[in-house]
Amino acid sequence: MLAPERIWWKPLGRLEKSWLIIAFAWCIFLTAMMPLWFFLGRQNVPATTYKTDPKIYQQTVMEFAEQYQVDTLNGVPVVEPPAGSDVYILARQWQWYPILKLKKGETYRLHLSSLDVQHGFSLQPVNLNLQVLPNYVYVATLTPTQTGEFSIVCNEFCAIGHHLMVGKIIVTD
Ligand SMILES: [Cu+2]
Repeated sequence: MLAPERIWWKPLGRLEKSWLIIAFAWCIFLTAMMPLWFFLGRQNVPATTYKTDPKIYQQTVMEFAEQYQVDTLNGVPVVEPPAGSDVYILARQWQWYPILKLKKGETYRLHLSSLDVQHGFSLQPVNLNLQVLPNYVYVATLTPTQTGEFSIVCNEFCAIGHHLMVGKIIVTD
């Protein structure tokens, strides 16, 4: 009868041991970084949320746009709200509405919601990313620190016209 040897494996070599220790330490480090970065990374946009109805939100944004419209760009109103006020953008297939004109150094409360499906608010080139959902409003506190034109692209696939969904925020002195 041939029984297997009692110790059939090879003991760990020095290299294998070292790599196991490195990999384990790296796992621990990355796991610890998740909660740590939440507090230290300043990655989280100061925000509040509230529930809404898409029809009501649309009404609010339309009134806001009408009240402060200063121009039109490619059929979309350019809106210049008072410094430091509540400002609104709505997402829908396939448009960001309206175009905002903000003042550098002023703090705004940016309200974001969708009229149809989920969209992704991605402000370029600063790379600020927020989820935009129907029935919910996301309010981000925002203080522009540089002047210029910033594009809003949709980074959540929202069907056939997704790639055409580009908006704009203009920041002036
Ligand atoms: Cu999209």
